[in-house]
Amino acid sequence: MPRALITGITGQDGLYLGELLVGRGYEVFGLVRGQSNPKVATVERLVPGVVLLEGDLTDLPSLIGAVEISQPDEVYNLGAISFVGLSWKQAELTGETTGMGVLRVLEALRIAGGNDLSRVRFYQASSSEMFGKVRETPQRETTPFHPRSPYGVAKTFGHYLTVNYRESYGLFACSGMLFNHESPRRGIEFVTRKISRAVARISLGLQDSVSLGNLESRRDWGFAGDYVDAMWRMLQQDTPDDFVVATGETHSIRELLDVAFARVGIEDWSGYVRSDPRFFRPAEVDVLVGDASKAREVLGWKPRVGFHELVEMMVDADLATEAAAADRH
Ligand code: NDP
Ligand code: GDR
Repeated sequence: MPRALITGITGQDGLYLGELLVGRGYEVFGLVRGQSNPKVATVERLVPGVVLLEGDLTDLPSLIGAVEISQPDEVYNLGAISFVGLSWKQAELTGETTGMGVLRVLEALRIAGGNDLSRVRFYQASSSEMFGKVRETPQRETTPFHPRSPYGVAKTFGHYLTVNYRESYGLFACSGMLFNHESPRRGIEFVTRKISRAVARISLGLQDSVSLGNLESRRDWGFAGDYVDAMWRMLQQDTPDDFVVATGETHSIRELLDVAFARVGIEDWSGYVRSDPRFFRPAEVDVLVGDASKAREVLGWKPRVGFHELVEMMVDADLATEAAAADRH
């Protein structure tokens, strides 16, 4: 039975990846931080048989302990402060977790393995935020980086470190440069879920409006369930490499609002959306769109869920959740 260790198993991607790996016959170990982490029950429900280990990306000894216990064949480093907006407010913590956390996981593998890195395969959750103020469109593996947030800078550090451990120690290390991916499990601070939830609540009469920032930025949005499959495929190759994972389509926040409100029968949403300066960013990433040809050709990967279907899936899920919660009260 192959063994996989996932950091960030309580997050959106960790849950989908955990499910996928259990379905493919893996023994799954998940790193969980903090005391009485409220997400443990969800992980145990969705990832049957998962073994949860206490640890934190800011604490090297706990990472060494997790590697020693799990003896992983594959390590997926998904843990991070992942909300770009928060990364300006807690820049140091973001650097420590999203950036230095990668270093600590890699060092834990080296220390626990007695310098033998030949057995383990490592996946780093890199991000399209590294492209930031984009130098070319669409963005691909060779596009230069210009991150626009402390988060993007920390991810760029983690990316280069992953490449460096591959080159320095021969570690089978892959960096997945993933564009935005969403699902009903997305955190409510991210714009897709913030909108799907607000639209559901507005249509049920539970909320009057939603306050947003920049409606003009454009993103390449895919479905998280599709993207974790690309992570797994990277670690099954003969040689380690870096891959862009994206749909190749870009849409604005306005288009997202169009599709989400249309799902509940509202064509003109202007009366329901407020502009709030708190949600504008000090430096914005205006437009992202990825070229995933390499992932398609080498990994045989392609996205299955399109933009409309994704947004509608999220609105429908929030309608069901919000209606059930309203019934209980
Ligand atoms: P989430 O925000 O849903 O999950 C983040 C995870 O990191 C959570 O499990 C969280 O634990 C954990 N975490 C945070 N701080 C620490 C810490 N100090 N020690 C250990 N674990 C910690 O992110 P996603 O699932 O959406 O993303 C997964 C990864 O992929 C992240 O690294 C993200 O930056 C990256 N990424 C995501 C993309 C996306 O569109 N979703 C695109 C490109 C990259 P807890 O639940 O306890 O808070
Ligand atoms: P992003 O996702 O920053 O791309 O990072 P997010 O959904 O937070 O923002 C997308 C775009 O929407 C604009 N926006 C708002 N965003 C939020 N969160 N809230 C608002 O009210 C709002 N109004 C407008 C933003 O300005 C931005 O342009 C996500 C994360 O998952 C990262 O971890 C990951 O690396 C990247 O995707 C790829």
